Amino acid sequence: MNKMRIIVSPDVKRKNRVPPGQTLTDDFPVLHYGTVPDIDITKWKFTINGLVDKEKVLGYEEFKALPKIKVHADIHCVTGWSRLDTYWEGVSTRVLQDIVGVKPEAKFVLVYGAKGFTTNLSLKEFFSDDVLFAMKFNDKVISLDHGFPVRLVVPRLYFWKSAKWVTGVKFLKKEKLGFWETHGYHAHGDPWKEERYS
Ligand SMILES: Nc1nc2c(c(=O)[nH]1)N[C@H]1C(S)=C(S)[C@@H](COP(=O)(O)O)O[C@H]1N2
Ligand SMILES: [Mo]
Repeated sequence: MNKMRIIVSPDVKRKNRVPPGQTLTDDFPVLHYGTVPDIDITKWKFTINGLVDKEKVLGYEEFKALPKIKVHADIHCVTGWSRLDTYWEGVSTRVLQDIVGVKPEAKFVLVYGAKGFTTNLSLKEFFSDDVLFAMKFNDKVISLDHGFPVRLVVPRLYFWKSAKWVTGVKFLKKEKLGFWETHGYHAHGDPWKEERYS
């Protein structure tokens, strides 16, 4: 039977779940820089490298076979909309630790999306128990618009950190800013502190 672990993001348990300056919506707007990539699932690869004991490249079937979790989260876009009660299913970031062995010097990650997209996170944020590489949204395979086949979901930070069309992760000693973070967005992005722009 299905013994998938369900994790409730701590922000879901707050009394007031709407961060300052945000407005609730039931929609799911599609936002990204550039155009939606073409995905050839037979050629798709997920690369884990940088400060690791053993680099690893996984194909779609291999990635799909990894153990899964389900996360109940609220999402907050820096442009001002929030959507409560979203459900994501996929691979916990913690599974990567088991696959490659992250070296103790590693303190940051850069997550890569299609077409050169990147976003930065500290290791602490990346390995929070509610962070996952999602393959399903609300029980359905994620649509191409929203990041098929794999998108990162970081429930406790603004949604730009949740990279769509993820192609891999690099573990780093020093923080390296990602795409939106080098284009004026905050390096960290906590919605409760309104860390919107830098
Ligand atoms: N690859 C990629 N992922 C991305 C972005 C992007 O430009 N490229 N934009 C981010 C931003 S700014 C937001 S708000 C969310 C939007 O996700 P959605 O289209 O599923 O709502 O994706 C994030 N992930
Ligand atoms: Mo955004």
